[in-house]
Amino acid sequence: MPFRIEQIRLHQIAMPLVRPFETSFGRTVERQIVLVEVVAGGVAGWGEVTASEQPFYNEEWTESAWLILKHFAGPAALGHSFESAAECAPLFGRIRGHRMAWGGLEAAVWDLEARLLGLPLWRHVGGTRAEVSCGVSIGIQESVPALLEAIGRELACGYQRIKIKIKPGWDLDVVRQVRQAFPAIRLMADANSAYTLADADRLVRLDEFYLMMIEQPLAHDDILDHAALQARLATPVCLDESIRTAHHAEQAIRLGAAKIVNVKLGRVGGFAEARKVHDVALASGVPVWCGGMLESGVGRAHNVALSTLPGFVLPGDVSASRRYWERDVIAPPIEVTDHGTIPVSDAPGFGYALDLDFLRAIAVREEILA
Ligand code: OSB
Ligand code: MG
Repeated sequence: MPFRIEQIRLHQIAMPLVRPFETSFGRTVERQIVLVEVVAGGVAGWGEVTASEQPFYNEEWTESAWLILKHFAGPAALGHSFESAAECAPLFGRIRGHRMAWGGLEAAVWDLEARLLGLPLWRHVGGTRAEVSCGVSIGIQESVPALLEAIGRELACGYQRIKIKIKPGWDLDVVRQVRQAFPAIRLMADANSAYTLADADRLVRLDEFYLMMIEQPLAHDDILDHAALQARLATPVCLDESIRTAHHAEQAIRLGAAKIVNVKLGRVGGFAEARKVHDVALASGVPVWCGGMLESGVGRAHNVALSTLPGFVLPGDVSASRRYWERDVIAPPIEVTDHGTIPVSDAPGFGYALDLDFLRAIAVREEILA
């Protein structure tokens, strides 16, 4: 069904987290999120930009994303006549990097097309499962007892695997104590690039704790050092930051740098590239799972849709709205069953209603491109 984008609306919203989230690169207490609304024939599609507030996860941040959308990605898509949403990503081919910025727009176009077709987004992007498996990501805590308590709380909710964040000074000892307290859980650790190959001896000692994987231990843009590290580790290495395209996934897998891939919709620039990453991994027998970026309900619902693709065989960082937000921008909020799953919605598009009153109440700025 052909459609033409008549208007693009950028919304920046402020959302305080229920509790601070800390990683090796910093601490977040409030999200500044850009939502992208695309309009065709009176129907609106929505997407979320997953850039952080500072350029510490990757090079992007809220402000850079806003400018890329306003000056480059928005104008490239506005007025364009689409035969299919698959044409969207190539419109941004000249933009180097900034995939989270234009990926939010790309995802909105997929949502729009699904709504125009009257299809749930998960089916429209090729999903095959109606219920997705959920894990949680638990930030660095002020003490090990606090971490153990947080893990216990999440397990009691039914989550299927626990990811903890590590960094130098919060690693071996912490993982050892978590393993002692919870010997049988599915456990993994994410370093967000806090180590170098010089730390390999220390990282090898993690093997003792039979983690499901260690996520992005080395530099954010590295593949080769991860391959060298994987050669010494029994624990599978999973890449997050380093995989921005399907080409990177192909190279990382070929070189033995990743036995598992974290797919993030924003990081790779939307659904078309996320599916390509998924396809490359599936063809090589490499399991993937869906990562998270502390998304509002819009991005969260998109992550649920992505997680229904066949290669997403491991529980993702896709969890209930209430873990992050007192009130979410969608209704109902995303909820997780007592066995740690999210059943997908069969409503058209991403499957949840936007709470427009709330959106207005937390708006920081808005701009219409037309
Ligand atoms: O590396 O997976 C990451 C949050 C912000 C930035 C990077 C990461 C994360 C998470 C949170 O681990 C996952 C979530 O949204 O629940
Ligand atoms: Mg990560």
